[in-house]
Amino acid sequence: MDMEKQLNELTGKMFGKTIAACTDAQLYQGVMQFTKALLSDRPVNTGSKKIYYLSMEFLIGKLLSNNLINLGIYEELESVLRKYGKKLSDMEELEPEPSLGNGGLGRLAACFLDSIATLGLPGDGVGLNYHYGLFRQVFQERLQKAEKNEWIEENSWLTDTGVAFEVAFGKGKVTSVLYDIDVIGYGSGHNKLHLFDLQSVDEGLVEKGICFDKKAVMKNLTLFLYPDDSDVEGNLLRIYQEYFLCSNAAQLIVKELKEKGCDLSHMEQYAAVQINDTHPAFVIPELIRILTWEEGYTMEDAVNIVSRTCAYTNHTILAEALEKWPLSYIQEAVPQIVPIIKELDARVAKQYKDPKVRIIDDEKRVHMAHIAIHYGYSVNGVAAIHTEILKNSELNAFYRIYPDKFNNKTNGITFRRWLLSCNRELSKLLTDVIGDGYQRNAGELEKLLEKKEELWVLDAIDGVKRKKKEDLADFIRRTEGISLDADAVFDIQAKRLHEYKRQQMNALYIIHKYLEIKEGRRPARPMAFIFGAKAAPAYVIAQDIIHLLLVLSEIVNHDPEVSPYMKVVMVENYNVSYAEKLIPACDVSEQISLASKEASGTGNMKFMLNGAVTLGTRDGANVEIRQLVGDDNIYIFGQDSEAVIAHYAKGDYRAGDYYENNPVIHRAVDFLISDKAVRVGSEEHLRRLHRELVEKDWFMTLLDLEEYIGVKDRMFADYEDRLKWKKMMLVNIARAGYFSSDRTIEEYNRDIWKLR
Ligand code: 26V
Repeated sequence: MDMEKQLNELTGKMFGKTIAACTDAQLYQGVMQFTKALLSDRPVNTGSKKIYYLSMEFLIGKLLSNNLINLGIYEELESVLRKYGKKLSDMEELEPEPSLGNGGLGRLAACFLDSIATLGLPGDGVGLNYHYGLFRQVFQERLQKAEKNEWIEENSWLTDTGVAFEVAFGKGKVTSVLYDIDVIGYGSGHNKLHLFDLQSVDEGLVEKGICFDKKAVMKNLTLFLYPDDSDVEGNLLRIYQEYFLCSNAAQLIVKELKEKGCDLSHMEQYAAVQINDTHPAFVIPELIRILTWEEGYTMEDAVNIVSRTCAYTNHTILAEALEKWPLSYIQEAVPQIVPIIKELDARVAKQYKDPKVRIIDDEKRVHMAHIAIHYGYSVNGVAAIHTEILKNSELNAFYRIYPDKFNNKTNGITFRRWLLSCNRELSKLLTDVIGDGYQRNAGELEKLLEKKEELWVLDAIDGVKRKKKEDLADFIRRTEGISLDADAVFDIQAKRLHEYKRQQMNALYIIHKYLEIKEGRRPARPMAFIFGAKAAPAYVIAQDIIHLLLVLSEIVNHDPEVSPYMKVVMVENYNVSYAEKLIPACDVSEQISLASKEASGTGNMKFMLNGAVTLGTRDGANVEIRQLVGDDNIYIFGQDSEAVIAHYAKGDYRAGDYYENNPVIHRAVDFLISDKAVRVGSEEHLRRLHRELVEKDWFMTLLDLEEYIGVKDRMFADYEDRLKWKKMMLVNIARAGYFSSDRTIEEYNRDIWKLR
């Protein structure tokens, strides 16, 4: 039966209406049901061994258009709807975005699921079904306020599986409910994202904004992602959440293996468990607990079985982000795994003298990473430089014990969402120029290099960019109330707000330019500085930086002498959907973290794939981008990771020296506490940020600022050589194939999972 007829029948059944008579909201429901039915017809990937990807975050984003593309019916459906004067894009706007992740780590997990399904590998994600996910960001008085993000509607992509487990806590038992979301591969392939929820969850606990009773764990466990962890209850709740995920995952794995008739002694032949950062590391003691207490294995055997099955990915070297839980908290939340953790620690103590590798330290804190490294068979970093830093400094004590466990898996992104879906114009152009082979084999993007001298190709790429900039300008005008000139250079920094990512350095450049323009030094072309970023609610300096960006936006955009030449936009509630609009429209991709701090970055890859040129430090995957495109097609500045690590080791960096000795830096930094800024903003916030920059500056903003200004100016000048810039765009697109998450997943499978 043809699609039009099917859809008409469905809307008839659901609403008693034809397609033509449906509202967009009804059609969205109809199209979703139609798609869900098609998804469930696809056979699930099978094989003797399955990968369970455990993660506290899966930042999947909206699913409608992605599913349609992966099913290969986007165009057909679009034209069916068009016949009735309906636009598929209007329906897409109506879909609520699930925000089940904070940023890169969660989005990576979502890209990986897409690639695992596409490659036909049997593999499911296991996570939590947060009712409100990450907060929705609103700006009030130029400050971030957090609101709850409702995304679960009566009809959603979630399917209730009827599967339920009991999870024991110190306070008593809870029952879980398992929901599944279909993960549809491109062309073929089908797996599941398993999201566990709490049967007794109570949405009524939520008060104003994202406040809720943190102590009512039996009712609040799956309300929010990453609760504020600045106090004891927040930390405890996080432990409850992590154990809830791990206990459910362990029970699911054991249940599935038993159903398949597998011998649990050889678990590693049937299952691999990838632990996404340390958050799901409790799965190790929990599996050991189940094998010993419930399945009758000896401790020795259970430890060995689990150690052959679990593998760990590290996503950060920031000390404050490496989880260390007080043993007393674990004792309170989940007393039953404490004896297992103590046993695991005792085994380490018996074998190794070095106190640095202990699981429980002198202060009775449990190092989650240490559990995963000792009792997993693989430890990987997420970009070449990151893995080297892990081996040579952060985890060196472990590397010396287990050199063979360490390996690198440079991150990747799914080209389905980050090219085919978010930039249909560019995909179409690429298909016209090099054929559609790149859609299955990302390496084929290199064919574009043969067209580097063909003017029509260069102009067409530039034409797509121009169109996407117009679309974004239009969207920003409607949503943020700021008008941008599509002729301006679009310079974008979109990522979580963190001092190490140095949005504040970008802000200081903007101040510097503002002051230059006030002096009459005007740029060749208008510049649009666009930011998207959420900050953890308890992270004070990050809130101050958001405040500064909003203050700058107010000052710059309303200054008639300056606004014709530059604009500043801090978009509200940056999320996956917003990223899909920003990335295709970007000319300059800001990747300016302090070298050694950004494990990989994945936004950098998305921007590159969409023809942006990177302005960045030698950090994370920027290093690999540089190798791929060559120095002529990227703008690199700043101290390298060795120099930065040496500064930390010697403790010899003094921000005050740079502030005192460099008049350009001095002037830009002092603008924060100028009358002009303080009149628009809050003196308390701006002074605190000023003090932080001059007296502390832990992430060495001022160290790299001078070089940043110089390189950025040179880059803007180069933009005026339009031919040169278009060639740079082409080279960036052509060389982005390496960053397909299909490549990353093939490597995980080849080296770690070994699925057959
Ligand atoms: C977590 C926290 C939590 C508490 C305070 C400060 C802080 C700072 C950073 C983090 C990040 C934790 C892990 C994470 O999200 N890592 C990101 O993983 C991405 C995927 O591998 C990678 O591209 C990013 O570079 C890395 O930051």
